[in-house]
Amino acid sequence: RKEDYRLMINGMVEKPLVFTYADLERFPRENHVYFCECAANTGMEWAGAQLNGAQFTHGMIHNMEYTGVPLRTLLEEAGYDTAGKWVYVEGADASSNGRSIPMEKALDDVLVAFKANGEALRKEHGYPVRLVVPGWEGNMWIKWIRRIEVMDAPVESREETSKYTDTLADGISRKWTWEMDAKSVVTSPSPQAPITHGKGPLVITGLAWSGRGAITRVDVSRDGGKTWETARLAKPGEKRALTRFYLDVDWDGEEMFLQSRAMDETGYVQPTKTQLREVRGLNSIYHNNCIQTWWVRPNGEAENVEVS
Ligand SMILES: Nc1nc2c(c(=O)[nH]1)N[C@H]1C(S)=C(S)[C@@H](COP(=O)(O)O)O[C@H]1N2
Ligand SMILES: [Mo]
Repeated sequence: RKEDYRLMINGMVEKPLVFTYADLERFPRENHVYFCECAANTGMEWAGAQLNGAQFTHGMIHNMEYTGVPLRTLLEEAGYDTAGKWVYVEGADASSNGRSIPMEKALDDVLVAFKANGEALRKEHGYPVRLVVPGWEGNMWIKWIRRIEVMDAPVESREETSKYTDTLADGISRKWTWEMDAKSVVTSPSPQAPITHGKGPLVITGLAWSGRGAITRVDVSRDGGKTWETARLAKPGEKRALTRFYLDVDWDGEEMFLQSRAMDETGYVQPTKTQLREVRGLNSIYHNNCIQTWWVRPNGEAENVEVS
């Protein structure tokens, strides 16, 4: 219950504090729309096409308008020590899902959020209070937060060592891969959204996002990446939020190998699976942002295939 809620902030601070929910409601708040993508999204697809539907290959993501207090505000209230370079945040569940966050990010755009889309958070999303870490992997978005500790070093918790690290071809794992790279997927047509009309006008649509900023352009290929057409963005891309794209075509009723390729404001271009494997090898699970292919047959049904 929110009446029983307590959030502690301690460690390298002038005065350790305990906030009630009512206390949090009295700090100036901000509203922002952000996506939250699990780093394991698309993780099953490293070795080859596996799951037949965008919900299964790309569904571990949400996009909401969060309302919350900047973490910076609470750190300042407690008088954080500037020698504290890390903030460790833990939840009230058995796992605690503790994660170490660099102080620079904590002071930048992280929110201690208590509303989504104007309502109280649903319990699955962390009611009453969760962390919002824009653009960074979903695992860092601690739900049911109970404690924030300012530290001089990272904790190296389970969630940032044995999990959410990427084992490279030589067996060495990269870690601190927090930012989610640009990614996109065609949602229709797709295995779960077949074409139910014949040839002629067809709306190809999908979603694109980047943890590094706004989406600036999305290209769509109907021939497995040989040729590309630039899609229309539903509205200008917003920083670290989902952007819908459309390509309105005249379908000749022939098979298509549908792909989408996102670009963000840093100039980053979503890679092919081959490009990603060249850098990361085959041992990875997390952070698979490669270009997805749907094989659309003349009868309108679509299947997950690999073109790389
Ligand atoms: N306390 C706590 N927070 C957590 C988790 C958890 O198990 N416990 N799971 C994390 C993971 S792995 C992800 S991807 C996101 C998912 O957030 P959502 O369910 O609101 O989409 O929450 C994160 N926050
Ligand atoms: Mo996750």
